[in-house]
Amino acid sequence: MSGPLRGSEPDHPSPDGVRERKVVKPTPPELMEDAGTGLDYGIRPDRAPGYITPIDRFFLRSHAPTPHLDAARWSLRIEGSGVREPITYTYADLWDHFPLISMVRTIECAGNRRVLFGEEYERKFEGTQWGRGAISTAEWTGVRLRDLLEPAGITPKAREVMPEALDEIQARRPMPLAKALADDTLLALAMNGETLPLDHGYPARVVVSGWLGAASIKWVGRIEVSEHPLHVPWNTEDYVLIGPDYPPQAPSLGMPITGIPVASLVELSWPARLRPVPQVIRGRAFAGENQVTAVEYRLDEGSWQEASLAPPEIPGAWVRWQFSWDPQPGDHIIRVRATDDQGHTQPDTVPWNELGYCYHPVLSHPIRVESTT
Ligand SMILES: Nc1nc2c(c(=O)[nH]1)N[C@H]1C(S)=C(S)[C@@H](COP(=O)(O)O)O[C@H]1N2
Ligand SMILES: [Mo]
Repeated sequence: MSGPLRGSEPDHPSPDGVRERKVVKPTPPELMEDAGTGLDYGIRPDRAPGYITPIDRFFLRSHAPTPHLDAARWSLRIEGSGVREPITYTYADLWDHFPLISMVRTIECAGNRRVLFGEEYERKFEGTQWGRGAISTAEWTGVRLRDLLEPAGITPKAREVMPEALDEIQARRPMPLAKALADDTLLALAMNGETLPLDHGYPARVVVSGWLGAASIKWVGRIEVSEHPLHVPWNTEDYVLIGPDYPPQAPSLGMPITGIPVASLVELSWPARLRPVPQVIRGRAFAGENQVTAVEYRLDEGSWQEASLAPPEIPGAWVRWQFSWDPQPGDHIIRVRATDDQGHTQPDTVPWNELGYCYHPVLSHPIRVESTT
């Protein structure tokens, strides 16, 4: 198990026989929602302070235990049929030889809201049992992928770029060359002004703006540039939409997911309990590569009304919204629907897909308002 890049392995049993945690950062229930795998923890929608998600509560989704990599011995190899001169960078090269870029971007897992998808269709999907917490926003600092690829000499026929991880599963997921060369595709070295935490990909992770979280490979050690389409588990059998509404794109079993569709989140627990006093209801909306332009809300069977959006409004990142409400005691439903700059509005329902991805319809948020007695 201990290759040259690995330090201590925290997932080995400790001397007293207790199996240690698979992730490093503390994940107390006051900060995070445990999705039950020991690897996956969501944000608590009712505990979202500020616009940026602090590292101590940024959602965590890993398929294998957090590897403990030593940056001093780590390197990044760029190779494949799509480059003329394979090249290797050290950790210091990344910090010292390239312009550092900072950008605020939201990452959302394609499986977010899977449990709610299952409730609508009265079935249980396999995969991580996510409620609404598999989404977070950080300020990422690092080097543009483009700046790292260009010195290797991208060939005229290059068409795909695939970051590959040093974790146990060698996670990898290709993207088209154009997405890899975009201004806001980054190899991140820092998060919210701090060195990238171990669990979030130290020493380096990709951030693919607006795409499903699985594209933002953590613990990157190699980037393949290819003149041919690349087929790996994460674009043939996982992270693809499989079902009658999604024609398979062989050899993929369905449609590989790219951009994340528009959706919204109410910053209340589910179901929520409120007091019968005037108050502000808050939330966030995210539209992947698109920008959220409007958020509407509907109380019980009332009409749709405009919520107000709060700055900042950053492309590729969520936007906060709010409205005022003076609720009467009893049971209520809050519905919220966001619209993006491409004219997509959250639908009332979305077709079923086998793995329960991209569930983004208008949700009926159950609210109980206490009586004042
Ligand atoms: N190497 C590696 N990268 C990975 C994963 C993983 O399991 N291994 N999970 C992916 C998935 S599915 C998501 S949603 C995001 C989650 O990023 P986070 O844990 O920093 O929130 O990382 C992606 N990158
Ligand atoms: Mo994910």
